[in-house]
Amino acid sequence: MIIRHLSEIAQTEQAVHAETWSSFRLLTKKDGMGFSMHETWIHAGTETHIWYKHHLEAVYCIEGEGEIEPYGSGQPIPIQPGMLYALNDHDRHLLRATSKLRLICVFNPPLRGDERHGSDGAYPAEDV
Ligand code: 9YT
Repeated sequence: MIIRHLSEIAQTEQAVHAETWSSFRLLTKKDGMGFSMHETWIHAGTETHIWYKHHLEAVYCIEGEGEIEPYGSGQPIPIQPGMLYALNDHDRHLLRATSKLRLICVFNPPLRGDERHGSDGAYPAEDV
């Protein structure tokens, strides 16, 4: 059994800080679960372009307010605690945080743990 706490991740390379978000990768590829699980904080007042071409991601909001806009739709969908979205079609989107968002994110295939978004909003496929 794996037992882990967010506070243990904060000082490791599994804590990744980008311009608009911080991600704490609680479970990663090497844990052998077949998925990775992260707590992600999206900074208040930011917009992030995301397009996971090589991964599926499910996102569950536990704190904060924001919105997700499927790319090109012009129709934002509110995010609040209790809301889940699943990018089951590698959906390109814009993610906006009105206040700090705390999100639980699950990736299939799992991330290694140190990935950052490329300029296209994706993580690389080399380990997939
Ligand atoms: C919701 C989302 O995808 N945010 C970007 C970071 C990502 N969740 C991650 O790497 O944990």
